[in-house]
Amino acid sequence: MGRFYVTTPIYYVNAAPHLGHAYTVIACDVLARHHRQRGDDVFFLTGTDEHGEPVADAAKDQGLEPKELADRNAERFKALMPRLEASNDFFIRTSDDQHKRRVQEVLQRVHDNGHTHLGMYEGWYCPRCADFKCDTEIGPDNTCLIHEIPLVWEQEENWFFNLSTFQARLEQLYAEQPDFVQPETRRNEALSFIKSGLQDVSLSRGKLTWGVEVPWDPSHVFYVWFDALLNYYTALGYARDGEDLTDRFWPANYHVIGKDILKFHTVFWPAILMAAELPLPEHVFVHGFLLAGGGRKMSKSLGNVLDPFEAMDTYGVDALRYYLSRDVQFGADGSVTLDALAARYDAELANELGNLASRSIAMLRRYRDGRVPEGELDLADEFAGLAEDVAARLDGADLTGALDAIWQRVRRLNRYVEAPAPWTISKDDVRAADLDRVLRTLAEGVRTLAVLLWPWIPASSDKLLAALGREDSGYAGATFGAAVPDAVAELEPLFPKQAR
Ligand code: ME8
Repeated sequence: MGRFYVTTPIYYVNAAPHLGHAYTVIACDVLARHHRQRGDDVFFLTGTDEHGEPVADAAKDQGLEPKELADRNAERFKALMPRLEASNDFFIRTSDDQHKRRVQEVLQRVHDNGHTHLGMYEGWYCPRCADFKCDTEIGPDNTCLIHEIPLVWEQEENWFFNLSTFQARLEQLYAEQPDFVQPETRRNEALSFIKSGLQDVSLSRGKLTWGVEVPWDPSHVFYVWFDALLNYYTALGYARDGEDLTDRFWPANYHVIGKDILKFHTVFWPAILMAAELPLPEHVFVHGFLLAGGGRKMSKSLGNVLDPFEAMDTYGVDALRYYLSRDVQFGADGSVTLDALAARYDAELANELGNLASRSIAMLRRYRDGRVPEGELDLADEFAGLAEDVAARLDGADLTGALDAIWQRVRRLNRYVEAPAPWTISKDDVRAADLDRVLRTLAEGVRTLAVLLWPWIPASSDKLLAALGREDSGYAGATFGAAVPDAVAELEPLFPKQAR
């Protein structure tokens, strides 16, 4: 048993949550639930990023104070979590006083350790990314490659973080910890950014007031990215009343992020932690973009967003959670549409898993009065090593591979239930022992799958486990043969056809 600390990015409150945000939350929730199954001490953090220009500008556009907009939209992100069945242990808001105090404490240490200087900043700036762009990050006519909006030429006196002095230590980190950034393509991208030569970066903004005050120069607020990144650390200090969880959970095992914020998490973040003399996270996992039809990024500013609430209203939360892990290789970009979700729902959740569960339970009730017969199990070889394989894949954040390994057994059980045709056997008393074995294998196979699938489809797995009289979803039960059900009860269809 170990401990597992996993984080999502904290989301800007300049607009409402969309599917991209839900995606990272669901991925982290799968990992958090899996580790809880294994009995690990788990902390799962998500929250909102409330300071800086993206939020201040959006508030101004709507005639609101930044805090009013933040309060309004933070509630919407908070409300998204239970809708997604996310099991986050805390929801941080960077406008929390305790967060701000701890940001000041850590960055004061960075300053006291001599890693800052006052300088003049000049450069192209994207107000949506809150990011100064280097030459390779500037699109045609000085536009932002991510948001496709014009960049602004900014010039002001800032406090700088001496990032350039960390170049060698960062290169050493990447050499010593080859899986610090995953997948490997993203690691290579980050490393080549580092090797291309690091420049010092702005640590404060003088023009902005919506942010955390710089303690040694109160006319400035911290550049929002440093305030935001520190959430992963500050939250542990006050997530539990009267308790400091820092020693228990820091450093994080996994920061899961989208590829849009790679530079901040794989370069700035480890460097600022080094400067503050704090331990570094074990892994940053960088996933791809969910793309809308036509292959463009789905984002608030491009206005082509697939609504997670609509998807959940129609197909249920488990279907959304399943679909996103299944259809988009975790780590790569992938298109997502409601039509593709519907197709997976019908073909896989309803027909393959739902039918398998319903048929197995119906046969046990019809032929054996709901009692699971004693005897031998088939298919032990087919399930051998599966629980270990899934755990190993999830240790590397391979959500899609782990789910696929499980799904191959869903299909194997379907072929099994087709092959000896239990309803034919049942007519032949001589073969009653064969039927016993088939029914027992189905009961145990379906139970094993329900435990393994629990991180992805917790509500459906819980229903299924309840019908099998084995409610424990702990990982000891992920091994085939570990907890053969005694008796089964009626099961409502897990994924009804009439969902729409
Ligand atoms: O960047 N596909 O916040 P943000 C997949 N506040 N994931 C997507 C996505 C898409 N189309 N769109 C968004 C910020 N995401 C900062 C982060 S962290 C210290 C501060 C997800 O509201 C993905 O995780 O713009 C991405 O990295 C994040 O939302 C950006 O959210």
